[in-house]
Amino acid sequence: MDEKALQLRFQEQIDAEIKIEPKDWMPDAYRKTLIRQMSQHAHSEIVGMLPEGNWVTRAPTLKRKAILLAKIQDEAGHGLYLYSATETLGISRDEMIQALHSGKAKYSSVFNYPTLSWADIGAIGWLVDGAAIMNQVALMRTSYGPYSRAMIRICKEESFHQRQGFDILYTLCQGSEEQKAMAQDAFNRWWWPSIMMFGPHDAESTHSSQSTKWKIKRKSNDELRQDFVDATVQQAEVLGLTIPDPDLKWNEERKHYDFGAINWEEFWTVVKGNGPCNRERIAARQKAYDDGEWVRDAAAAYAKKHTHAYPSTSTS
Ligand code: FAQ
Repeated sequence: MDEKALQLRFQEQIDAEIKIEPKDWMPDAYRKTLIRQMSQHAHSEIVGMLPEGNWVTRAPTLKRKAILLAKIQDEAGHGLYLYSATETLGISRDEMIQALHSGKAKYSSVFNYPTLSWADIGAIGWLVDGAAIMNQVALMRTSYGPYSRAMIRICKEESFHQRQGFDILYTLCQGSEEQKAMAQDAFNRWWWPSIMMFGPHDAESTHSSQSTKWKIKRKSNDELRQDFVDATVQQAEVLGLTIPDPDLKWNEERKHYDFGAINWEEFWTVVKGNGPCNRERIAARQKAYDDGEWVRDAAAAYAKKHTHAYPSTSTS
């Protein structure tokens, strides 16, 4: 079959909602787009552990500490799961990690903001995990089989994360005036970065058109952002918090909330590596990688010594 016929058959498979699996033929650009998006998603899960890790030793109760630890460990699991899914596309874990450390590969802009108070941990769970779920529920139907299956499992855990974040803020909002003010302050600082997580407006999004044709993306950046705003407004009302956007109002005609202009200059500054914590985040990941060298060496030496313990599965 020539390249053109393969391309046609591939698109027919996508249009018929048949998942693409690792050994199927796929256009090189489809493979590259998936490697880019999935590896960046994996990096986001791993870098996303850092802002929360900042509060493990200072969580207010033993119970909160245990919950936070479990959540952060879940994020590590998501990262590893996504790295494995990306490896099925023919890239190694090492190559992905090098791309993160060199700044070639991105990770979500939202993780470049600092966690200044305990309420920030609530805001991350409620808003950042909330936004991540909105995006990932759509990705459960993505066209690449291993990515789609990873999302199904990850979404289940993210729902617990979102709920625990809401619970932290709900507790603070039932507390003293100072505690409620702390919750409002965290909300004020995390609202816009969470809205930005969905990426540039559809008209400015470089990859959306092709990724939609390939059904990698099932909903656009703006559609998901709107879904998130609509879902979150009522939750803020339950908490008794004020959304830090004077332009936010219900639009009866559209049956959606209108919201104010996003500061894209801030978004691109952060994406390009100049946000409040970008350098700190990459330095922390680089250090963790360097400190783990002996573990990788030991694992490789063990595997070399014990290869005979695992019978070959090769049929040749
Ligand atoms: N930050 O053409 P588009 C989580 C880049 S997981 C940084 O629209 P695309 C769990 C984009 O890469 C959160 N860069 O791109 C957790 C592209 O640049 P490139 C992560 C961004 O791919 C919670 C350029 O802008 N989730 O939170 C961002 O079609 C709590 C043009 O953009 C995922 O990664 C951004 N926010 O759509 C963990 C989901 N937005 O690559 C711990 C999977 C855009 O050409 C604690 N990813 N850019 O150099 C996606 O769904 C998509 O990749 C989008 C972007 C929607 C993020």
